[in-house]
Amino acid sequence: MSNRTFTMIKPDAMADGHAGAILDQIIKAGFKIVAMKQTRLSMEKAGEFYAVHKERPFFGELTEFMSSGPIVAAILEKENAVADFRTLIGATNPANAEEGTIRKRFARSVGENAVHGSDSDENAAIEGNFFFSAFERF
Ligand code: 3AN
Repeated sequence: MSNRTFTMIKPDAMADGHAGAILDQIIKAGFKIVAMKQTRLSMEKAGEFYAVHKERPFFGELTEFMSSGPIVAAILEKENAVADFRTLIGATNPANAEEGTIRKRFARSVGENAVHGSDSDENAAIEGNFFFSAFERF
């Protein structure tokens, strides 16, 4: 079991001014920020990041949305990080997310759902490496 996960605050939550409140909720839930940056994905980079979804009907919509504005990317540390962060963000569709979760509070829809959270230790490492070098982790 790894103690790190990877997250992005997506363009909807950035545009809606929720980045500060989301980071506050993440930190108050006990996650330490190991690395963090504001950046913007190109369509190509978004496609690379979400390559596992390339056969899904929403792939075009997803890469267009994820490249539509700035994001905040971060590596987070906590015991049981991957599972605990998935609990904190709530279900993919905010309509089904538990009360008080980040997606329930801040997401617009199933596609524009405020935050990303890695779904496994292996993907957390791959996704963190996609955005951050060793010199950017503390
Ligand atoms: P999660 O982000 O909860 O792990 P995934 O891995 O099933 O969910 O989906 C990855 C991303 O693809 C979601 N965060 C969301 O932005 C988008 N997505 C998932 N399902 C749909 C859908 N039915 N319509 C549009 N976009 C979707």
